[in-house]
Amino acid sequence: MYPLPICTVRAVDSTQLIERCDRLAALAGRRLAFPAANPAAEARARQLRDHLDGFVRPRVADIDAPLLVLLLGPTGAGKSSLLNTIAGAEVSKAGVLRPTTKDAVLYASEKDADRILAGGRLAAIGRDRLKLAAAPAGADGVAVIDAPDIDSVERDNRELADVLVETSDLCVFVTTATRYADLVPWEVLGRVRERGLPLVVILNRVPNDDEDREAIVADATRLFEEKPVDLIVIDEGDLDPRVNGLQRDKARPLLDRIALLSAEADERRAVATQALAGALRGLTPLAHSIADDLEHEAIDADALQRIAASTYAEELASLNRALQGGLLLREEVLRRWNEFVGADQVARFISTGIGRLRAMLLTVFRPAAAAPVTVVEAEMTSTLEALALRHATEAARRTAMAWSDRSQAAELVAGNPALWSASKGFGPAIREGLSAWMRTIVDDVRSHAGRKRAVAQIAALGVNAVAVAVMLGVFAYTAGLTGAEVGIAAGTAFLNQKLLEAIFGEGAMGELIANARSRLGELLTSLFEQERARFDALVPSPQGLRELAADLRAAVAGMAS
Ligand SMILES: Nc1nc2c(ncn2[C@@H]2O[C@H](COP(=O)(O)OP(=O)(O)OP(=O)(O)O)[C@@H](O)[C@H]2O)c(=O)[nH]1
Ligand SMILES: [Mg+2]
Repeated sequence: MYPLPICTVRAVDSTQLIERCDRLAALAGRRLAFPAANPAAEARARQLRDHLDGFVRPRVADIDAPLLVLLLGPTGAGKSSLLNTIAGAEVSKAGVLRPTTKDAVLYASEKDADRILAGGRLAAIGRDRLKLAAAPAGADGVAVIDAPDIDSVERDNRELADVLVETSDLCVFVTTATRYADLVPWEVLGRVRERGLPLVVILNRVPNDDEDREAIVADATRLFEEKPVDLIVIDEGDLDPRVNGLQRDKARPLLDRIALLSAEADERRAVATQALAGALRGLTPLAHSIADDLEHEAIDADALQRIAASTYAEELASLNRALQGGLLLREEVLRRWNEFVGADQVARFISTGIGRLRAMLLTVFRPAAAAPVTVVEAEMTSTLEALALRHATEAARRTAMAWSDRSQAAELVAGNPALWSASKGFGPAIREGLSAWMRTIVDDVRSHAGRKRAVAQIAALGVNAVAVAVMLGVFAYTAGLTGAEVGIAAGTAFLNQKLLEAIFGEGAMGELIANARSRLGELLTSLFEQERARFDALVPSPQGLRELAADLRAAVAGMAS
């Protein structure tokens, strides 16, 4: 085995580096607060956090802390057997059942174990998933971790191994003659390389036959070749039953290396420095990948919010069109209103001119009945409420339908049945909004009553009745209205308009109606916006995602790569 190259990190300003790592760790935490679009994106974010917390920050803070050597590899490759060999005793159960090792085993002297645990490097691992195996004091400086496998059906094992990859200084990858080209271990090795972790490969259980042995070693060397690695070959049957481990002689190059590291602080520092340099190099591409993830998620979030926005806008526009279509009152209610305003007389006086109508309102007008203000108002409110509810429900249904066609949103919609219709609060909110709206019309009429021209007429009819007339005008007032429209609704609208004209004059009437109409428009717009906000709230803010991506890129800008 070649000695590991001694490489020094460019003189780094450690205070600056610590600050930068703190900033990155905070950003990784912010990223993890957003739901990731897919498991790979989630894993990248966790990697960054675990890597910073478990390795970079503690290593920068203390380059002389004990080295962590990680035994990693597929199940049954002989990791635990190798640890027993290193320890010279059976400290980790090695066995025939797959997988055997369920929890990580930390083999370290008492002093080192205390220092490692106090330093927080293994904080991401639940204390219940970490077993301690005591090494003699002579082994100070180097701690070895036997990891659970990376490829069995036990998902938890893989997660634990992944966290350990982020925290170690040196990786001893244990594989076998039959497993060295397997896909999953290969992917894990990819991360080990990305992260710049010094690597030693143990090829175990190699056939004794010289020809086979040579062919396998050549093939494995070719596969690992992209980056030179230290390769240690151990034959099938090279076992040491006394410790339930591999034969000591065969593992000698690794044992010697560990002994040297344990004896020489400079050697340890060289490995730690190399691991740190690799780690810092790996931070930049990792941070950029996470920023890419965030930007993709922002595009998805934008698309979802756009679907909701355009659907709600369409339904609101179609509601507004329906409201302009004429009086939406039942015939019997229209009749009561006509009866009150004395439709017959009004109609008669219209033909003789608006001036006569004005005079008539003062002299002839004797209401035949009490103003049916409450009835008309209640009818108008319930009709409007039903109509608005229908469109709000349609907007919700259409948005939910469109979202469920998109993989990342389908789950959100599926888990939220209330999204398929208008919210529970919509009915009460619109009732309350409409009654406040009516009050503003009454206030408007009252302030007009203060003007000379309209005062007498308003007094004759009553403020509330005139306000109801204005409200009716909102739904049926058009500049081109003539008496020719058929039906009682059109007829009522026509009379109503003439009545208002007689009271206020054309200009003031138009202004009153336009104000009331625009306030109604604002009310409906804001209620629809609140409804749509239920959808918007389910996706992260695209702007927030983009800002975080930019912050991440800025945090690694100019960093060694
Ligand atoms: N016959 C034979 N058995 C071996 C050889 N090398 C390892 N084994 C056995 O293979 C089994 C696997 O060893 P372990 O050390 O438990 O493997 P591991 O990598 O720790 O596996 P997990 O803990 O499941 O991830 C043990 O029973 C070893 O005794 C060998 O060269 N020959
Ligand atoms: Mg094991």
